[in-house]
Parts: sequence; structure tokens; C-alpha cells
Amino acid sequence: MSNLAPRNQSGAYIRPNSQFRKFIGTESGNPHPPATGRYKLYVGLGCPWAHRTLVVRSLKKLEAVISVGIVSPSPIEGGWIFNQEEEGCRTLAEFYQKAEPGYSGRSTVPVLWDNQTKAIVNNESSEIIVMLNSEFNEFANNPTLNLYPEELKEKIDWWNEKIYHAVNNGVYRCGFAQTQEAYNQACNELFATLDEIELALQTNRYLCGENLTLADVRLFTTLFRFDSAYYGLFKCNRQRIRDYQNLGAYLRDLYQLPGVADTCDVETVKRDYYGNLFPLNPGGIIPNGPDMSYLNQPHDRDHIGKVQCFMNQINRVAIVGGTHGNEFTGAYLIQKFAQFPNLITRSSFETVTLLANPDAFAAGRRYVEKDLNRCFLKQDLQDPALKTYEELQAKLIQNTLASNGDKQADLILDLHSSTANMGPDNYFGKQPSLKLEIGCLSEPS
Ligand SMILES: N[C@@H](CCC(=O)N[C@@H](CS)C(=O)NCC(=O)O)C(=O)O
Repeated sequence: MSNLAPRNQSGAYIRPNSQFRKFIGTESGNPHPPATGRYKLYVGLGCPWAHRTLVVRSLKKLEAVISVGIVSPSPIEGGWIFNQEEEGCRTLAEFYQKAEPGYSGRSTVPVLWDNQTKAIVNNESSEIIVMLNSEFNEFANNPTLNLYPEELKEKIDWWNEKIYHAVNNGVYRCGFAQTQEAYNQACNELFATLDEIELALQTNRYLCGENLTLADVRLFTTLFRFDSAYYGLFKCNRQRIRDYQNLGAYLRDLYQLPGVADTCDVETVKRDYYGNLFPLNPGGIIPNGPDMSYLNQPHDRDHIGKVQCFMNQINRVAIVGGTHGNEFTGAYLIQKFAQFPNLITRSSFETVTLLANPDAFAAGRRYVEKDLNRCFLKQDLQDPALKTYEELQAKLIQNTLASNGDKQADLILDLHSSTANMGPDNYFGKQPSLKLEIGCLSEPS
């Protein structure tokens, strides 16, 4: 176990640092300039760190620019072996030796290899994905995708730091802990962080908002392995990812991004973890389950960032009425809008009690997120030109800004099934600046 997993004095797992840390770049004198057909990635399909590089390669559409060589674990040799011999080497350890005679560190994947200078450029996944994101744009088929934009760097780095320790490496800290205390600490930190992410994903489609970033890629490859490997083998078993409402859907969202599923191989993940970490699974039996086909089910997260973006621009919201057939949607909307500091609620007792009813929430949530366009494009706007959510959003903001002045609310959400019976009193004695009727809704099919 201690060879498999280095530990400190209290039995906690310590991950060794990667040792090849050069960067591909255009600055003069750099022996590794960006080029097509020159660099190769060596990966093991079970490995979450290597998987990050495959995801970014795929999202940036670099398949024709950077080639891939696959290694598989050999329990007998205790390390990676090439599926096809590379540079005259059968094992990854030989390959490291050939590139750097006398190398005494671990022979890990991923490896970014320069075929021209015959050198390992870098073997640290967090740095390789930064290079793949920015250094190959002149050759990439998806050059405009920027997973590490300047304005989000601080936020991305903040999530990365937290998630690396508690989640990416956290699952290994659970699995390789050699004392009860070390396991307890790692497991508590892991689930406290997953809970925190779950909350953030309630109102953000991705970790840093509407845009997919490197922080999501880094989290994804751990989440993808969680239910099939870490939950069982590493004892990360407080709950599965699919049991989290937001994290489960977020995992499906990322899995379904173009090209991502092609990088995922759950059978290899199970075989590599259960079949090769002998001290944790001496019999080497590989479990049959779990059924991961749910990853292809709808994620319903397309609108999440958009709703938040719209809501951020409204200061004062009133919610009125809402007991006749609209309770589900109303309850859910109230929950969403409750984040506004200046919320004025005028909902009736029945609606408020529904806030405590999880089934009602689920129904309201399904409605709002599945069919947001229809939900907001009800007759009160009466503008047939408004066809899309974006057009509606622009109009709403324009209306609310234009009529701010003496109104109590920037936005009044009328949750009655019909406005026919609404007197002035229902709108706080004023005509609303904007009235949205969320009414006569039936469950989406
Ligand atoms: N910090 C490295 C970690 C890479 C790593 O630990 N890879 C594992 C596979 S999941 C490995 O190759 N282990 C072989 C060994 O330690 O001998 C990175 O992110 O690139």
C-alpha cells in the first residue's frame, strides 16, 4: 500500500509533484513552439488526470493536430505499458528513462511528448490543458472556444484550488487513507465541497456562470468516475453524484457536450481501478454495475445561466397571487426570486406552504426549466414579434428600466391563473410596470 500510495505521518495520502513542467509557446528561444502533427499525448483511459487532456483536445477540435497514444495498466509490472510500442519502448517507465536517463520519479500519464526534439514537454495535466486551450488556436477547428478567459481566471483558479484538494485528489485521499482519522477528514471535506458545488449549480449552469471553463473540465473527469469507481472502491459513499439534483444534471450536461462522450470509457475506468489497485481490492473482481445510461438522459440545464443573468438586472420584484392551478410554477419561481434582496411577496398562504413540498417544487422546476419560453411568453406581453427568450429578455429589461420611477416593483410576477379578477389592490395600489401572467399552465410533456 505504501508503494501504491505515499503517506505522511498521520496516514494521509500525499500525491507526488509532476516533474516535467515546460511550456509550449511562441516566444523566441522556446524549443517547443506550437505546431501541427508534432506533439503527442500519452494517456490511460481510466486516468482522470489524463482524461482532462482528452476532453480539452476534443472540445477545441485538435484531433488532427495532436495525436494520442494509449497506455494500459499492467498489474504484474506495476505500471503503464503501451498498447503499441513507442520509441522502441514497451513500458512507460522505459519511455521516461529514454527521455530523461536517470529519471527517478513516477512514470505517470498524461505525458505531452515532442516528437521533433524527442522530449517530454510536460506531464502535469493542469498545465497541459492550459496549453491545449491557448497555444494551438491557429490549427484548431474550434479556435474561438476559450476555456480560460482573462476575466474569469481568478474565479476559475479559486474553484480549481478548492476542487483539486477536496475532490480531484480528495477521492484518492479517501481511498488511500491509512488511518480512520485521515479517511474521515478527507471524506468530510469531499462531501462538504460537493454540497457547496451543488448549491452554486442551482443558479449557475457551469462553475463560473454561463461559460464552460477549465474548472468544469477538471471537475468533470472526477465526477464521471465517481459512481462507478470512487463510491465503492474509495469508500466515497455518502451519496452518488446522480443523487444530487444539480450535480447529477451538470454531469449529464458536460457528458453531452459535443465530443465529450467519445472520450469517456466507463468499462476501462472500472477495470483500471478495481483490477489494478490490489491492496484495495485483493480479489480483483470488477463490479458489473452501476448502470450509467442515465448520462444520456436530458439535463434540462440550458436555461439556468440565462435566468440568472436576467434576474441580476432586476432590482425589485413583486410576486402576487398564485393559488389557482399555478402553484407549482409559483412555488418554484418564488424560490428562485427569493434571492432578490428587495423581494416583495404577496403570495397567499397556500402557495407559501407549497414551498415546503418537494413534489410541488420538482413539478414547478420541470415546468420552468423545460419550457421557459412558453412560460414567459404568455399573453400579457402581447407582442407577437417576441419569439425567443433573448428577445423577451431584452424587452423586459427595456420595459422595466423605462418605467422604474414611482413603481414599487421593477417586475411583478402575477401567479394568478387569470388577471380578470385582479383589482388595483393586488398590485400594491399601482399599475404594474410590467405584468407577467404565469397562468393556466399544464405540465410539459
Ligand atoms: N498531477 C498529475 C497526476 C498524474 C497521475 O497521478 N497519473 C496516474 C494515473 S491516474 C499515474 O500515471 N500513476 C502511475 C504511477 O504513479 O506510477 C497530473 O495531474 O497530471
